[in-house]
Parts: sequence; C-alpha cells; structure tokens
Amino acid sequence: MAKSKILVTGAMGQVGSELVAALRKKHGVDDVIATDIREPENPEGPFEKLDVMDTERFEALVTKYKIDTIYNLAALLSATAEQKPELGWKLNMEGHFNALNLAKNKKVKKVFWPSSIAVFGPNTPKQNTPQKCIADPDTVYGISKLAGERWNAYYHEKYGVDVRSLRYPGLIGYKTLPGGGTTDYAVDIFHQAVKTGNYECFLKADTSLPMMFTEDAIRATIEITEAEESRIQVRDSYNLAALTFTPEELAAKIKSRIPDFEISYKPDFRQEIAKSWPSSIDDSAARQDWNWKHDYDIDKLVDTMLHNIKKMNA
Ligand code: AKB
Repeated sequence: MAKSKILVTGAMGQVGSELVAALRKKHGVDDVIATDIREPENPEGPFEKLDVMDTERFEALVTKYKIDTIYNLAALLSATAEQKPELGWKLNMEGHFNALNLAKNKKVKKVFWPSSIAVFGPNTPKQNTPQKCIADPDTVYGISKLAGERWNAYYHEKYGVDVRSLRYPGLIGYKTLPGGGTTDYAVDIFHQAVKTGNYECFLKADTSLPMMFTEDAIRATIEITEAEESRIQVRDSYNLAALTFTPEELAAKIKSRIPDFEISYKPDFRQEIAKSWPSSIDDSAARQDWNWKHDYDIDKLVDTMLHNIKKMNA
C-alpha cells in the first residue's frame, strides 16, 4: 500500500480526536496532520491551526505536507447550528467546498466528509430508514448536510472526485465530550451518572434515535476511506447504523449497573430536532458494498462507558 499523508480538520472534536489517534496508530504520527481552530495544550504530533473557511491556508497546508487524503470533519452540529444559522450554513458549506475543490484541482486524491441522520426529516420513513427515500430536513444542520451530499455526488459525477461519506448516527464515546449536538444527552448521561447519580435529560423519555459507539464510527470512517474505489457504489453518503434506543431504555441499562441512578426529563428545543429524525436506519448498502459491521451492542457500550468514566473520575 502506498504511503498516505493525511490531514484531519476539526481534529479537537469528538470524532476528530479519536480519528487522529487511530490514524496515527495505523500510518505513523508524522503522516497525520491534525488541524483545528482551537489549539491543543499538548499536541501529540503535527498540529496546524486551520479555519476550514480559509481557502488559501487550507491549500497552503495541503501543499506544505504533500497531503493526499483529507478527513474534513470541521462543522457546527445540529443544536448549535440552529442557534447560529448563518454561521452553521457558511462553515458547513464553505469548508466542504474548499476540500472538494482541492480534490477537483488534483491537490489531493481523496476526501472523507461526514454527513448525518440529520439529512432526514418529518416525512422520512422513521423505522429502518432506507438508503434512498424522502429527505426533507427542517434544521440548518440537516439542510447543510443534505446539500453537502448532493455536492459529493455532483463532484464525483462531473469531476471524478473521490469523495466518501457516512451518515453518522448519534456518537457515544468517553474520550472527548461532544459539542452542540442533539444526541449529546447519550454521552452527558454517563458523566452525570458517575459524578452525581442524577441526570436531567433534554429529550423526552421515549425519543428513539440511532446511536453508535465512537470506536465503531472511527473504524467505519477509516474502512470506507481506505476501501478499494470500485467498492464505493453510493456517492452521496452511506447510511450507517449500530444501535437504537430511547433515553428511558439507556437510563434503565445504567440503573442496572448503578442502582441509585435517577433520570428526570425536561425537554427543550432539541426535542423538536430529535422528533424529526429517524428511529432506526437500514444500512444494508454499507454492509454489502464495503463489509461494514458494528461491534458494540448496548450492553458492551454501557459497560465500556461506565468503566472508563469511573476510571477518569477516580
Ligand atoms: C447531532 O446530534 O447533531 C449529531 C448528529 C446526529 O449528526 N450528533
């Protein structure tokens, strides 16, 4: 396999930090350049400050490090984009165009860009949502992700750009806190369960959403990006799934391990966002085309989260 030179944007975020670590383990520390608008206190390898909307600097870094693959993760998530609609659209679109244009102009060979279950909307079939169906998002984030997916397909069709993409479900991990998402409750709940024994949930008890452990999501991200080109049949974005549960079901799993744990519910504006998203996802195309398989079921996820968060708080 030819040596890869990789650049990751949004490297300080929930996905970025774990992805950089996994890529460095696989490809070597010096061949993975982490970038973000925030600077790490103790960088564990090459780091450059980058605002993905800064076209010139983005290209300068790609040239400086002779990058061939970009993982373009920088984005505003659903809850934050709803509060800052113009910035959400601008950042999510301009950053995406900058990476796609670097590939179109042959500065890089490949781009990975995350989409989301947020591309779906109120008229999408809620259960086992198919790869192709009505997608009528009514959030700024969802609109930006759906537009981004259409640009993926367009750049692939018209310019031969090799862009690969996954519709992430809610991601749950213990290494970094998520920021500004609607599915963040499923991470916060573990931290509060360990620290205080109580959690006030901003979604209703019966709000069922697709979820996944971050380790599975990182593996899927690397697997699709490194898969042979001929295996990638979906060029907008692949559905990706592992688990589906409600806050009530997750709380019951935590209570079975921490008997004094109590959950209460105070839904806010994020309930409306969650209500418009699917409950479960059909990801058979990803399973068929490039052999996607998740590893973590809900019990393994809950045990791993509690074990590690307890250790961090000890
Ligand atoms: C969010 O909640 O905004 C994200 C997502 C599902 O894309 N976690």
